[in-house]
Amino acid sequence: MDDINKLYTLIKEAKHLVALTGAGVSTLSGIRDFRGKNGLYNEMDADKIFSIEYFEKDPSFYYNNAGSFIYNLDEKEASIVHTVLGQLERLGFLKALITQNIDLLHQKGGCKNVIEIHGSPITHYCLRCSGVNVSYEEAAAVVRKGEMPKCPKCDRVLKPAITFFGEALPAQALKKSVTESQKADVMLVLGTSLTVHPAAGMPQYTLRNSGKIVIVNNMPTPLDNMAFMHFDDLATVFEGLKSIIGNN
Ligand code: CNA
Repeated sequence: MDDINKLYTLIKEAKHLVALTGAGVSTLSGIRDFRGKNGLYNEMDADKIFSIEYFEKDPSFYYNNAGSFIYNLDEKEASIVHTVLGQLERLGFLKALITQNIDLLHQKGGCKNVIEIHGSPITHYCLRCSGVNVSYEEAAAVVRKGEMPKCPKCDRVLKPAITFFGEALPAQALKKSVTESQKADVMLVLGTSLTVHPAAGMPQYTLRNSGKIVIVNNMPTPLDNMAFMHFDDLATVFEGLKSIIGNN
């Protein structure tokens, strides 16, 4: 608990605290990560499911395989990591949260300043017709019937506003992520293997400006030797923080 107290002091005294989160923070909500111990890569080709090149050729591969991951998100609950991060924001400690996740759980956990650097499935749009936006709920209802959401104008299959491999990141989110990472004097790097760039490069902006990074991850990351503090288990760290903060 000494280390958690030290971490809480670092959080409390930070001038500009930023968090970067990855799929690991949602494993506690029952959503599998990609490269962790029980990751989806062990049994499916996630690169292909989320490939723009492949989607353009055959969108059914995405809809058939992502169904159980993306289109049952409304059943998933925020975990202790999401809710304590929401609390840290409410208390004025956490200034921005950059997430690689596409599961909308940080918002469920109460965070308002969420930068979704890989987009999200909150809308589905047509790759051909501009101005077509179908909500997550509408798209999910179609997918749950075993069909694919289609453009009301041209009938082409709609794509979720998730950034697929091979696509550019949302420009505004990327710009904001870089600015926040540069401003951060402390960055919490949580549940990410730090392998998908440019998101994985955000802690480097903090380090370059003499900021500190704290890594919580149960597998090695390329920045472990640069971390001011390192913890393995997200649940232990966030339950510890919760016991210090209480219900404030
Ligand atoms: P990743 O590469 O799967 O890494 C996750 C990391 O978290 C792994 O190193 C795990 O070992 C670690 N981890 C898992 N659970 C815990 C735990 N309880 N305590 C400590 N560490 C843990 O995922 P990244 O986010 O780094 O990779 C970026 C990809 C994954 C993004 O493009 C995401 O969109 C994509 N993704 C997102 C979700 C989601 O939205 N929930 C799920 C799966 C993949």
